[in-house]
Amino acid sequence: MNKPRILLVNPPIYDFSAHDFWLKPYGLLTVGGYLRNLAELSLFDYLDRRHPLIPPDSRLKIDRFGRGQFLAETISKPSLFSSIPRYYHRYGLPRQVFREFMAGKGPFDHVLVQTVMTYWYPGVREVIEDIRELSPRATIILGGVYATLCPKHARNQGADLVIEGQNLAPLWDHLGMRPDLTALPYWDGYKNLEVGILKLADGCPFKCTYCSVPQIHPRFEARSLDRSIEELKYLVRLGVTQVAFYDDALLYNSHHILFPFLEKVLSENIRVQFHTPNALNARFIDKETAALMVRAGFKTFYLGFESNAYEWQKKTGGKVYSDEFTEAVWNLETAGADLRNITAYLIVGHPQGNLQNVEESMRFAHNLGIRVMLSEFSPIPGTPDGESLRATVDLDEPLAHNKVFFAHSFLGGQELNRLKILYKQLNQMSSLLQQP
Ligand code: B12
Ligand code: SF4
Repeated sequence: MNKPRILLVNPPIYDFSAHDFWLKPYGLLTVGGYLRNLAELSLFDYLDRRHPLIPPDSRLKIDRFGRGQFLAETISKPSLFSSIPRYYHRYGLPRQVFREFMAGKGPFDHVLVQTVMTYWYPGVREVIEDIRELSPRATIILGGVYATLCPKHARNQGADLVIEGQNLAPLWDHLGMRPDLTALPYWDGYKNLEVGILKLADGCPFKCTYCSVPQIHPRFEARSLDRSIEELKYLVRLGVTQVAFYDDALLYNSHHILFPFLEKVLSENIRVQFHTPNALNARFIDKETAALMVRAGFKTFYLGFESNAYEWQKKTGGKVYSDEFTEAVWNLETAGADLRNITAYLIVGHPQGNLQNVEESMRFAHNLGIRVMLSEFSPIPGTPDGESLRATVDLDEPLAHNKVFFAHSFLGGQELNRLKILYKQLNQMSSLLQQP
């Protein structure tokens, strides 16, 4: 009997801005891996910057750690965003390329679609529309963050099944399959691969009031060390040189999770460059941790700082305080990390922004010699901070969770621009001071 034909899709992004900050559809590839031996699999990742069909003259900028630009086209804004004086874009491979792919490879029996940011759902809707037209008999299944945080909204987009959270049982029932849960993620679906993703644990023991991780993964749970090492070796065999961690709490319980992993990386002489786009908790970067991370190949360090105001830190969950942050930076520098590759994330546009002292917080991080990056607050349904805004923000419309939209509406364009100009100036100053 022929195996069912299953297509995995990572949709294009519709947003004001998007950058390939080690973005890979890791959840989708994990599920795809479970099905590898049971189905005839194909992958279409609109955000694959190394896709063979990317026009060779597109000249997308890429840096030495594998981050870079996406193909982008300016499109008209949804009416909700009409007051925001910024261009809105569609990022990823052109729609026509997907049509050509489907003409050659389609039709499919089932299509699994990755969802990530809630406010990126227009890209998911585009994919559903195209599949309905080009492979009308395929069933369409959504999973991932948007499907988990906004299941009701996701169910209205025209898919056949929406998988919420980690429970994949409805998927196996729908497909009529018994998956192989030991199989490795479907990274072999890419023709050219430079960047890979790992996750050593799920969840986070903290409960910051602006964050939805406690809803997505209610328990902190380590993954198997042997499996993570196997995943890493497999990535290396496929040509990967840059590995980003998608952990929410990479440094929690590190003596039992990260340390054994890195010791194995060192003892087996696995050479890749590690990155932490999803913010590390600086509280846990003591001397020993910093030294081991640098030795094992960590190159970029993104630290969740958010604010240097004690009241704000305490009120939002107390994940890190300023003295702990300072010590972490010092420990990393002493271990040999390049200050130019250490970045403090600062939340901006937070509803308790009056307590947060954004400008002072930026200067505080800058004075430590590191980079600053502003991350606009996204109001997420189900989180204490998101819910506190329900009377004024339509949380049932995921476009309203857009970080640029919310920060513009909350702070005003002028203030947001002022803060953005300031952080860019501070970063430029650091670059000048740190030039070799
Ligand atoms: C990695 C990550 C990023 C990466 C990018 C990831 C990407 N691919 O796009 C980076 C660091 C760039 C990033 C940035 C931001 N992020 Co982020 N990020 C995440 C994180 C940690 C993982 C998301 C992910 O890829 N999940 C997929 C995998 C890893 O999930 P998994 O659970 O292991 O998968 C299992 C199941 O979920 C399921 N599954 C998963 N996918 C699929 C697909 C199918 C088809 C099926 C059937 C099943 C399935 O099966 C899997 C196996 O069991 C989440 C938090 C989290 N823990 O989910 C936040 C999260 C998505 N981010 C969030 C936020 C707020 C942001 C920022 C706005 C922060 C900021 N203020 O700047 C920015 C936005 C950037 C932008 N351009 O707008 C929010 C969501 C906000 C929202 N409104 O949607 C989250 C939920 C965290 C939070 N604070 O609440 N992020
Ligand atoms: S420490 Fe990070 S992942 Fe954990 S709840 Fe706070 S913001 Fe979310």
